[in-house]
Amino acid sequence: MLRPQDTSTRERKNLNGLWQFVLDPDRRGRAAGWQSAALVAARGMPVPASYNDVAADAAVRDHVGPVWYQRTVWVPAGWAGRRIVLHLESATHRATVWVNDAEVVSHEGGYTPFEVDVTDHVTPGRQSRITVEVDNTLTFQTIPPGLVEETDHGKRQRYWHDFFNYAGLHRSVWLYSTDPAHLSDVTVVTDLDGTDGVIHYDVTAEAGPDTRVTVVLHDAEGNQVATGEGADGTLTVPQVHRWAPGDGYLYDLELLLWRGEDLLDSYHQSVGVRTVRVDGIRFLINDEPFYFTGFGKHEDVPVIGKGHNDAYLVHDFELLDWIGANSFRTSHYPYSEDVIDYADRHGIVLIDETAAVGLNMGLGGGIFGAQGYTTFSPETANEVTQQVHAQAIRELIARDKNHPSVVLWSIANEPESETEAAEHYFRPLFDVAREADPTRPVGFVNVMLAPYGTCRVSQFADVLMLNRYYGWYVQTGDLDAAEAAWEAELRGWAGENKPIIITEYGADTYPGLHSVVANSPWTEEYQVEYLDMNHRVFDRIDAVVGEQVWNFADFTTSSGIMRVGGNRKGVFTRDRQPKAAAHALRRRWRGGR
Ligand code: GCB
Repeated sequence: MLRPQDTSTRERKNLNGLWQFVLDPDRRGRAAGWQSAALVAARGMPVPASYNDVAADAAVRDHVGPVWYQRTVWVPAGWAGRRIVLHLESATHRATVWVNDAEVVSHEGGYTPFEVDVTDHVTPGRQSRITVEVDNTLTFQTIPPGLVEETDHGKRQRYWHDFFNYAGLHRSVWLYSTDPAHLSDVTVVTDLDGTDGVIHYDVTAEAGPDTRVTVVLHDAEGNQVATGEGADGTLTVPQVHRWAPGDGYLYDLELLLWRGEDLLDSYHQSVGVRTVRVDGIRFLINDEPFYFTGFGKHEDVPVIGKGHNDAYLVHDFELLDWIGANSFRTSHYPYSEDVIDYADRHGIVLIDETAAVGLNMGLGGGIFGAQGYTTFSPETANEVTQQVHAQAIRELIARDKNHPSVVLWSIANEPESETEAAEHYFRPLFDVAREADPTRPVGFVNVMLAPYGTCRVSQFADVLMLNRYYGWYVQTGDLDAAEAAWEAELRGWAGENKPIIITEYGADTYPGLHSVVANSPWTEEYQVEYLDMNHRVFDRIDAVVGEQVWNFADFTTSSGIMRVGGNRKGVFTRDRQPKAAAHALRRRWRGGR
């Protein structure tokens, strides 16, 4: 799938703005025919946004089940005879779409795009009604998993992950048009040969045998640097300007589809020329050792929840620059494509994660979710879940395969990994990822419940990603004991001869809470001392090639006695003000800069 784009042959219409919106807690909508009439008693709902915090109403915030979005759109008269496509960048967690009265597409998974050819369902020059049923329900057969409890007080959604189950149309919705014969996908793989850049490209098109593909490569200044004939091939760029951390240099590869001398379709693919490789304990970008600094993040802001917002996008990257971070993980789901594009352009390195979070019934001893379940069993996470998970991996890689910023796939966060069942579940999923992308390393994020010597899944990973909370969840307030225990475990992992990235370490911190006495959890001082302790340990172990603090900013969670207005491990508050730790990290990561 190609992301919608305006080019000399393509035209987009953005469908963001206010849509009509109703809750459907009793799942009456379809039987009542909501898909084929104007929604009544609807309120306005912005797209893109999570719906949960927009209304001042607990029924909206805590809703479980379908909601309906609807709007009308004028289909441009000039699109007569063209192929017309409806594209949703995401619908969390599943959706069914109608155009006028026709059901046109359904999609499972809340963070990857989907589209459908609606040429036969719309009339250029006329209005069409678009209706989307979006369902936020999580079950054992969804990614992420969850469970709906029927209580005396209504339905309650439980899940085993530590962030609020925001839902809705979080990203842009587009209507776009192409010629009936069109380009449909491209895969770009880059390499280096001395000072030459090597670009392998493979274009697919839905077009007749009487068509042909050519490509033209321009540098960032607009100079033509290479051309190619045919749907696949290799371009060589002498004296290539490499894409590198901190230097998001992008070439523009224009793909052209022709019939005779007629240009049918044109599409622009950004290309960053770089290599990624693991060599023993080193993580190499362009054959140079790379050390990750940065964060696990969330898409989470006031009012709009997980809705994409360009102001927060730019502001967050400004803060990453301010603090000296060179990377982040898209914890715990694929982020908006606008975020990935921006990372490409700004040389920020990404660990790209699926939404497989909370596949672990042992987590939090029931602090999250519900207690008393087995993670992997015929009734819980089973073969169907595994298939859904495989599809989530495929869709993530299909979407993000051409982004130079993405250097590592994370196929799950903190799943159960110490059991035989986990080994069986995950082994084929690593194969799925490697088949979809043989060029990047693959890993998953290991949890403290599967410490060194017990994990049965990390054997499949190219890189070890560890989340550890020594000094927070264990040895709370005793950083000396934490330091010793952490170093002892990490030295075990270091013997595996793989690079280790610490993908989470953090301490909840209430901004404004202070103490002159060391070892006082929740204070700003403790967060600084805690990070210092971790850094002492990392600096003593060569196999550690990265440190990503949990979390960039405070974020919203479900209710619980462990969370005070959400998770407070942010180095910035939710409204992006620095805690003392932000200044301390800036000193470590920027040095004198
Ligand atoms: C973790 C999870 C993350 C939580 C964090 C915490 O290990 O991966 O989603 O938010 O711990 O703060 O407990």
